[in-house]
Amino acid sequence: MTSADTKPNIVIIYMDDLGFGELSAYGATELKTPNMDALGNGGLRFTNGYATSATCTPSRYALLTGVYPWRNKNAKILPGSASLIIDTAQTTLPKLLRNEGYATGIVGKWHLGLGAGEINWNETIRPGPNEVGFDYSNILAATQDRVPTVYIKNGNVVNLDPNDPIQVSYEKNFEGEPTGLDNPEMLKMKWHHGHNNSIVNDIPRIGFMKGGEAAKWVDEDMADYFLADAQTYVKKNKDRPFFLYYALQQPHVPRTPHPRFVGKSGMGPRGDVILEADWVIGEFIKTLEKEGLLESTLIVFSSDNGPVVNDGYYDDAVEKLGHHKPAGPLRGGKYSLFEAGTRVPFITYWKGTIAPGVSNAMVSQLDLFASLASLVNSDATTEDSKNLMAVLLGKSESGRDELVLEATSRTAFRKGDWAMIPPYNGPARNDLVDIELGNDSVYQLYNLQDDIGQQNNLAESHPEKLQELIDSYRAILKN
Ligand code: NG6
Ligand code: CA
Repeated sequence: MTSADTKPNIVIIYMDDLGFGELSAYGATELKTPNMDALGNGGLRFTNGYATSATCTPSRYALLTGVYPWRNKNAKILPGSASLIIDTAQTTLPKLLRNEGYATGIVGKWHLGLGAGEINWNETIRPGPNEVGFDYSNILAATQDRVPTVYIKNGNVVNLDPNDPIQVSYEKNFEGEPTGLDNPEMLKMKWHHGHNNSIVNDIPRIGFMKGGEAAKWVDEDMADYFLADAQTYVKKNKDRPFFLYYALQQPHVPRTPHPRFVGKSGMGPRGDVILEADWVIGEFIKTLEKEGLLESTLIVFSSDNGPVVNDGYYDDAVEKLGHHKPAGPLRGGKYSLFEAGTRVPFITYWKGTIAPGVSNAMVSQLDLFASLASLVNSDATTEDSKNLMAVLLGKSESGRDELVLEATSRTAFRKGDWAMIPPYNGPARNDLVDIELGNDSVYQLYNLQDDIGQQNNLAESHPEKLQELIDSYRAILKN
């Protein structure tokens, strides 16, 4: 075999807050996502594919390290000023691939912290993606709704004017700077909860920022900006195996479709940015095709956590949702221990190598570490990540038997067809985002085979099954 056969390019297309029911290929009827569907229908569509967590940072941590995020107490939603939470000595997915001769790049959302201690945004910021295995990075530090609202390329803020230095604080405002709270008249998008600090491009954000005018991104151009960069990356690295982690920002808030997509979904900005992302993905795939790389590239498509409709701005997402069900038949959503928190679209696509189909095997993004390691003949492993490469290629249906699920520092457990949620204090529902969180004073046990919507708690009627799950769950947590 040539090295192209043994070492395919690897692209992870990672969505932000895209739900299980969002794609036509996963049953959506109200939104048309032809390019994502082309991956889903031309590749292997997993019906039991999981993000490791119901929020962003922990899922991304697990994706890149192959380690359960609840083992790292810092793996929780981070402010834009947080320190890097991946140990630079740790083996990561990009590092192991680089060791096997891959060019490694990240384009898009990072949200794993930068630097160690207070960050000076006006100098090269280290450590960051480049210190944990990426030889190229062009990122947004945290989220689209968090400051600093600038792109950072290989550690340097893009377009930074040294005469207009950037300052960032998550504690207090800089004197004289407008905020969403004090200056509602300046806003083109109003905040619903949180999101009332610094105003950038007439949108109020989380955190305070001063300076860096020339470096601030234009939200509506973000999709095109990252697409162009991802395409350039492919063209530059087409002659060697490459790994590209392409982390899109949609449909996370603030939802700011380019004018080309405004009104296209009939669902307001949330639907429009999903269509925008779908277009972007189509263009990206065309580039792979034009460069003759589609048959030598494994594409993994997924999302970092489940869906949320109102995540803190008045953007018509609730009002215009209509019959669309972002979570499909699943209960809960982002932040939730119910299935919709972590069960997400999960597709592997490799033209000519992966036969189109559907797999019901249980797989987690946590397993990409060990699986991709095995694909490139690396011996990197972790205790948590399972080598499911045969499953991801459609050659086997034996996926995981067990998986710990995480949501805002709480954990639940899936084993076989069963899901167990231990008792937790706290509200049953987050009313601000209108999502059931999974908290209850009693154990919950669901048979997902018969009851995918988690309506019938069988904990009392199936005490032995419950005990079996509790025992297996505890055994993993103890390790
Ligand atoms: C929450 C934000 C939410 C979103 C989330 C992170 C508030 C009230 N809510 O704290 O809008 O930014 O953090 O999302 O501030 S994630 O997908 O990156 O995990
Ligand atoms: Ca997310």
